[in-house]
Amino acid sequence: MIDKIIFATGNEGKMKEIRLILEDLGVEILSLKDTGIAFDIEENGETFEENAVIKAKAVMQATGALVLADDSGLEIDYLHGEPGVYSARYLGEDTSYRIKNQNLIERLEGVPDEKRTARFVCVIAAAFPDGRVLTARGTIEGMIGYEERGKGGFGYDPIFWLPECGCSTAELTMEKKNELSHRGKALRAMKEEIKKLWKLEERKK
Ligand code: ITT
Repeated sequence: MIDKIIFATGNEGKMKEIRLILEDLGVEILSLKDTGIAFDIEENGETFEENAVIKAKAVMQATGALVLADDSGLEIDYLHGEPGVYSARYLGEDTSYRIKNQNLIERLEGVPDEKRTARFVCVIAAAFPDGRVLTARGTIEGMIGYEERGKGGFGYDPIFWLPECGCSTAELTMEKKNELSHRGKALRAMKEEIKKLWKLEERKK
C-alpha cells in the first residue's frame, strides 16, 4: 500500500492548496522541498498536459515514488490565450506579480467587460512507479479585473475577477477557492482515479 505521494512543485502557493485538497487521502504528501533532492526540470512542453507529465515523470524516475505534478496558467482571450503555458515565466520568472499583474491590466486598458474574459487552467499528472501516467484537467472561467484586489491566493489571483462572487480569487478563503478553482477540480478528479486504482489493487491481493 502506498503511504506517500510526492507533489512535484516548487510553488508554495500551489502546495498549500494541494495539501488541503489531498488531506483526506490519508497518505503523507511531500513537496519537492520535503524530499531534500534538488531538481532542475526543463518545462519545454507546448501544452499544460505535456509540462505536467514532464514534471511528474522526472521526479518519479528520480525517487521511485508515486508523483503528482501541476501545470497551470492564465489564459486571457483578448491576448489570444497569453500568458498561457508561459504564466510563470511571463516578463521573467523572477519578476514580481505586482509588476506582472499591473502589466496585464495595462495591456487591457480600454477593453470593455465583455472582452475581458479569461480562465485559469490546471492539469494534474500522476506518474506511477510502474510507468503508468494519468492526467486530469480543470478550468475556472472569470474576467481580468481593472485593479488588484485581495491578499489571498498567489500569482494572478488579485486580477482574476469572478463576476458570480463579486470578488477576485485572491479575496476567497482557501477552502472556497479550492471548491471553485481549476486546481480543485483537476485534483479532485485525479484523487478519485487514484482511489479507484488503489481499490482495484487491494482486491487483487
Ligand atoms: P511548479 O512548476 O514548480 O509547480 P510554477 O509556479 O513554475 O511551479 P507552472 O509552471 O505550472 O508552475 O506555472 C503556473 C503559473 O500560473 C503560476 O506560477 C501562476 O503564475 C499561475 N497560476 C496557476 N494557478 C494559479 C492560481 O490558482 N492562482 C493564481 N495564479 C495561478
